Amino acid sequence: MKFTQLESQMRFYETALDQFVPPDMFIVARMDGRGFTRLTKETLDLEKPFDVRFRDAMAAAVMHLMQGGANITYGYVQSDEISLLFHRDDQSFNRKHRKLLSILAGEASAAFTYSIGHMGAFDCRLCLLPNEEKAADYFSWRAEDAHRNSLSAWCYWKLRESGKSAGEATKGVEGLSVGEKNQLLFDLEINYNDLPAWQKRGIGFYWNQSIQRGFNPVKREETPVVRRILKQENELPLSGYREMIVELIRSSLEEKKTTGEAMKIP
Ligand SMILES: Nc1nc2c(ncn2[C@@H]2O[C@H](COP(=O)(O)OP(=O)(O)OP(=O)(O)O)[C@@H](O)[C@H]2O)c(=O)[nH]1
Ligand SMILES: [Mg+2]
Repeated sequence: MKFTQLESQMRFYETALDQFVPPDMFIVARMDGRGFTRLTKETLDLEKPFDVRFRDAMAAAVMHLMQGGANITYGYVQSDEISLLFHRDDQSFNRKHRKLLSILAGEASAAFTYSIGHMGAFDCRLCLLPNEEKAADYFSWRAEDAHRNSLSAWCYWKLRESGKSAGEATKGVEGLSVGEKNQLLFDLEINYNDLPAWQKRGIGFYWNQSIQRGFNPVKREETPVVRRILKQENELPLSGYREMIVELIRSSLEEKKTTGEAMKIP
């Protein structure tokens, strides 16, 4: 069989499962650390329930992903997960599903590993959302999940600290209402409201515009240029968070063209 014939046959098999994200859909990619319970509790022995070194490694991974060439409007981290909202018209990897999944998981794993100095791997899934309202709902959902998990994690670890076994602490938190969990913490001398916002609501990443001095080499004169600066927000608002996301999306859609060169398929 000729090579060209063999190649076209094999390409058929190779691409049989290829799928593309349709235009006009918002893509949210969510990466989640694989087996991070063991990594955080046994291998790295991190501060419980929250650890600044771990937080910073997750933040480093998001920043790496957001500066990788795709036009990403918003990044979000809570616990061991990262969510990235792509600009609706972003064309990275020609919106090929398998490319997005594999590259994002690979890049997140590499950046996290590099930052924390120990191997950590991420899976990746895509959520396809039909409009900005649903995209904002997605982030409200993850923030609410962050809040619930954070409250329970604080209760669990304070009970452990007070001498309860793993089983007793789990039972002690199970079935409690939000109010009861707050009371439990209060009795153990923690006011949940006073804890840092990043532990309760996660961390957001978005682009701010700043006008800086540039130089026009043709006219040989100074000229103002608009630069995008990646901002890390550790104090996400409790009320108005969903509106903040809608606003970020709307202003991203108003940008004349997608800034940042789309990642190229090698
Ligand atoms: N000590 C500590 N643990 C953390 C921190 N952030 C996340 N974790 C832990 O990371 C784990 C994340 O949970 P999951 O993603 O549900 O569990 P997993 O073990 O990663 O399992 P898979 O995602 O299914 O592979 C939980 O056990 C959290 O307690 C942190 O700042 N400090
Ligand atoms: Mg995980």
